[in-house]
Amino acid sequence: MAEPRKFRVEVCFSPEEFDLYKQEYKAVVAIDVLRATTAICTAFQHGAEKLIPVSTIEEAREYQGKGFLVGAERNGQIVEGFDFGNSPYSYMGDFVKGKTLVLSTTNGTKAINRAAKSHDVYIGALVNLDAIIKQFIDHPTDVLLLASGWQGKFNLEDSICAGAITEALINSRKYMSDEDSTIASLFLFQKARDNYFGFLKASSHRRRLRNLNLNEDIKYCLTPNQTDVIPVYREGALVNLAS
Ligand code: 3SL
Repeated sequence: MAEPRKFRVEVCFSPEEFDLYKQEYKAVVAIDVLRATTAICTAFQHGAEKLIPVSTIEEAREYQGKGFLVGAERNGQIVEGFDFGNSPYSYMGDFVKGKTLVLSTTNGTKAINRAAKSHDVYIGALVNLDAIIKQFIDHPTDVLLLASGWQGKFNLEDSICAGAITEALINSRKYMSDEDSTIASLFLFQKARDNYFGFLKASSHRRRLRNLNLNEDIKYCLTPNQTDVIPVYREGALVNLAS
């Protein structure tokens, strides 16, 4: 008997390359381990109802003017005049419960918005790794793992997270891949899997955040499986898939 068709999982290293990949996939998992997608998962874990990702500070200010709780980060720092930035610890209070938040970040929210124009977008990070894997094993579809990178460039942490998802999907025997970017992510994950923190010691983003005294954020973001929430994009905002 012929084997059932395998679904495709591939990795795109940066939103700048998204147009080269986008046609072939139904779903996109947007990944920004340090720190946007980790912060977003954390907000939903703490009961946020919606989160509107915006690409520019101007849009963020407009929402602020309308009374929304708005986070804005550029180059790792809170943009002056906003309620919070991109630290997952800022999204842990009861104050997020039932609220619609707005967030603009250097890379992560741009990657989400870019993909949301044409695809079903899911939010992935190490903190919800197993939940994302289970979602795509239970509901297989052609999926592109979109690393947010840093200002258009490749980064290690998102690629490692994409490699972790890829390995599990391929091991489920429901998926195949054939892009070199996917193979490279897999190799990186296999090198890093026993010690993400150590492996990423020299990474540019870890250095950037460490220089801003954000070591606790880094540890949190690199600790897998702290939540099973999966934020998904629906009609202009992220919501909890389970809601
Ligand atoms: O670019 C982003 O979206 C961020 O996650 C960057 S940072 O972690 O706040 O530096």
